Amino acid sequence: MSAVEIIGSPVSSYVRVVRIAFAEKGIPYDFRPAAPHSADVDAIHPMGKIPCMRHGDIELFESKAICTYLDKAFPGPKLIPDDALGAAQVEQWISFVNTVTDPAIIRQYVVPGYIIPGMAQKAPDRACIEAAMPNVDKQLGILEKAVTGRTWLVGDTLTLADINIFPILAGAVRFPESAAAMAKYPNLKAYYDLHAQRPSVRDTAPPLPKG
Ligand SMILES: N[C@@H](CCC(=O)N[C@@H](CS)C(=O)NCC(=O)O)C(=O)O
Repeated sequence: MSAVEIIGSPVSSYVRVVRIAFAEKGIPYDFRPAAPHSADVDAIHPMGKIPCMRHGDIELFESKAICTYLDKAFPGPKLIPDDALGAAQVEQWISFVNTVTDPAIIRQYVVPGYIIPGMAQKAPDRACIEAAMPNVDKQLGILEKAVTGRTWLVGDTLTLADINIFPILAGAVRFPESAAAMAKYPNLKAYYDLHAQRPSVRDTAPPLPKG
């Protein structure tokens, strides 16, 4: 069968999740940079979102579905545990992070506060940032509790649960208010600092804006 193609932008946190997962499994892929709602993406995702995947005749959208296919179709370390409780706990964290943590930190703080104004060469949106910070802080506090006394969110090895929070924490440490909030949570900061050194995480860091 032909190589797997991952379609999406290198700056997307969800695309980064998939790319980290492929790297951790040791499965090579062709990366096809594409923006949301571009023709390549619209051909696969009904809402034009990224990431998308193509593998021969197989097309998939949604990061969790792509990662599940990866984990079940290819050899390499299991990213979703085989046991019922471990698999459920991984699912629990992915669902929570995608529906609660990502909206709070990425969609309501990083993107409208910094990324969109930056693309228009405008100053950060202070009103948006101030409104978002209480929830950013709350989410970081929840993750602090989840990783206290643990190296991994679930069980005693890397899983898709950890992979789903790495890009969000990378977004949090990049901007001053959320970086200051992270500094209040020593276990979360230590967890992030440790895992940020993984080649899969380092090698998928989004390009920084010019200037
Ligand atoms: N639930 C989707 C979310 C994907 C998503 O929201 N991707 C963003 C980029 S990080 C996107 O395509 N945004 C464009 C839009 O919402 O129209 C997944 O897990 O793949």
